[in-house]
This record gives sequence, structure tokens and C-alpha cells, in this order.
Amino acid sequence: MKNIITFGTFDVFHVGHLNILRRAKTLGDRLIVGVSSDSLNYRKKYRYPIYAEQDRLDIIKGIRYVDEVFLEESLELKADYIKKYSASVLVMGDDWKGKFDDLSPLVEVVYLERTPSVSTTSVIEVIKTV
Ligand code: C2G
Repeated sequence: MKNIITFGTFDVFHVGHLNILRRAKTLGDRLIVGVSSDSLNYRKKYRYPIYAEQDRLDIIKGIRYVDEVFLEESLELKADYIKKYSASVLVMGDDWKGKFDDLSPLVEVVYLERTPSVSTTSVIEVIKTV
């Protein structure tokens, strides 16, 4: 059984999020997703997500490619989460390229190309103008 792990906020779920989850799942048997907590997001981006953490967890759990979800409480706990969920591959979008290479003795680190032209920020900007 090959476990894949990935992390993200997945706020205002969009097709870029779906694409990375679908591609991550093809790399193994089980896909485990760490969803950033509201407070982690605030520390990371200085704003709270539009969708509350429980809703974001429920949405990600409902995606057919996802086998398990948990709340990511801290960016520094990646190694602990990887061990806890027995993950052998860490998948991240290539906006994080190189950032998690220090985990490579523990897991294979794979950066997948981001889906162009879509982001939570751009969706929020468009909504603001209508
Ligand atoms: N993503 C993508 N294409 C997009 C937008 C996002 O492939 N157009 C990917 C990101 O690269 C990331 C995942 O979707 O791997 C989730 O995106 P975010 O919610 O923006 O994740 P982020 O806030 O970067 O959180 O611990 C790491 C962080 O929690 C990652």
C-alpha cells in the first residue's frame, strides 16, 4: 500500500485544486490530505480563509480521489504528519518547488505543475468586481 500525502488550504475550491488531487492520487494507492487550519492560514497569509476549516475539510473529504483528511496545524510538523500517516510520497504544487526537499530522506518529494490561470485570489478578485 503506497500512501501519498499533500497539504493545502483549498479555500474557495476550484479546478486547480481538483487537478492536483487527481494527479496526486495516480502516484499511489491512498491519498491523504492535510488541510491547513484557519489559524495556520492566518499566520501564513495574514487573513482568514473564506471557507471555515470544517467546511474545507468536508469538501476535500468529499472528493473521490481523497481517502483521508486531517487538519494541518503547523507548517513545521510535516515530518510528523508524514510518519503518522506512513506516507512514502509528498506531493506539492510547483509554487513550493524546492521548499520541502529537506524531507526527501523521509519521503519522495514530488512537485506537480500548477494549473495555469486559476487561483483562490483571482476568484475572489473577480467576485469583488461583480
Ligand atoms: N494549486 C494548483 N494549481 C492552482 C492553484 C493551486 O496546482 N492553480 C495547488 C497548490 O500548488 C497546492 C494546492 O493546490 O499544492 C493547494 O493550494 P493552496 O490552498 O493555495 O495551498 P497553500 O495555501 O499553498 O498551502 O503546508 C503547505 C501549505 O499548507 C500549502
